[in-house]
Amino acid sequence: MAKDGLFPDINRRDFMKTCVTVSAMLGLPFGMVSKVAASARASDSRPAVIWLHFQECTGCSESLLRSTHPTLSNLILDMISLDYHETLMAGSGHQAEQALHDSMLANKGKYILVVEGAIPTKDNGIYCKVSGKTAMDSLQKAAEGALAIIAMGTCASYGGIQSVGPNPTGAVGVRDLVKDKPIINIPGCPPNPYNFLSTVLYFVTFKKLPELDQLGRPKFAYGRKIHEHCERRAHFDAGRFAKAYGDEGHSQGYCLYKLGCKGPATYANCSVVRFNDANVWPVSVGHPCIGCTEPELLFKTAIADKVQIHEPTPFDSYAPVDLKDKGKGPDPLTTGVIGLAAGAAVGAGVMMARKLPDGPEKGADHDKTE
Ligand code: FSX
Ligand code: SF4
Ligand code: F3S
Repeated sequence: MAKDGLFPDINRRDFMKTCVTVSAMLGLPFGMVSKVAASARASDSRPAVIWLHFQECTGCSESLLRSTHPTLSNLILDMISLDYHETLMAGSGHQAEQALHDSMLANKGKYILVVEGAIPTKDNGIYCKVSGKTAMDSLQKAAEGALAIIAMGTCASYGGIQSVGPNPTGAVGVRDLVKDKPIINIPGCPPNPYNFLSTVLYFVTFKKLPELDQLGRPKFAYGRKIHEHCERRAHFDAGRFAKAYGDEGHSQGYCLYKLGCKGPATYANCSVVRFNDANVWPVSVGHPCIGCTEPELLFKTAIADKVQIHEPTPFDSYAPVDLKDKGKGPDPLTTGVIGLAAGAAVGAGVMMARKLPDGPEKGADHDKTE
């Protein structure tokens, strides 16, 4: 049991394992693990959370709860005081509304508002109503007393699938409507629960919000492209690509770039943190990344379309592949990219053998397709 019985379903080993993982994700030195664990245990640091649902599929909550990581969902739900969550709470109707009202009053200025789903704005927001109130009204009211807002998922962050043209309901993300509160975007469709947990743990440990990038995402989770850590990266560098689902390259685990993988333009930690205990992520099971953390990629660029690569992406964890054994030359595109990256193309066996410096500003290659 974790100390003081706050997490009755979590044994100490699992609890510490999660704290170590979160600390590593946050880039904290190992010595900080005990501080993170102590903050998670301290009952007085449990922030009140009000969780609203708007236009979405509830996949964000599902990924948190239906994961094969019961300790993770338990930890999250025990670490915060979840006062209102439309799909989890036992109460309904007036009882639920009362709980929302009471929590907003009792925790005014102190609660964290989590929003899941986009907010429709067309025709005064009539396309999404809960308990007779539009999502626009509910959001504004709940945002007023919030300390900070976490936009959970790409829908709440940027509008997601609802906002794709012609966007019939005028769907937008939280940041388009709320301008006077700190907003942390945790995009992904669905997002990785660890990114939510780490954000909350950072907050309870340091009493401040993590550093964010220009799209409002915590840098600790969205600071690098997934392409930098992908296990298929050595095949990309060697010019070995799957060209059709089920072909020889696909079955050999080659790079999925030519099937439309958006990894070279997508900032997220999926290739490192992966999902659930099954240790998988889309690319590991043979599906190209669709850029679900990127507002200009998800559902706005066809799955099969290739992202244009304007600058090299450094990798830092996978060894280069020597092509000589295979008797195949590298793909011209890859040779060009790697040649540019390394500053020297050394013929058909070119490979990236060292880390490369960071390229230009993020976002430069987000929405262009080949
Ligand atoms: Fe959106 Fe979340 Fe995608 Fe679904 O609720 S980010 S559609 S996984 O569930 O909001
Ligand atoms: Fe991995 Fe996609 Fe990059 Fe290929 S293009 S290395 S599959 S992230
Ligand atoms: Fe999303 Fe791509 Fe990760 S589709 S889950 S960002 S691999």
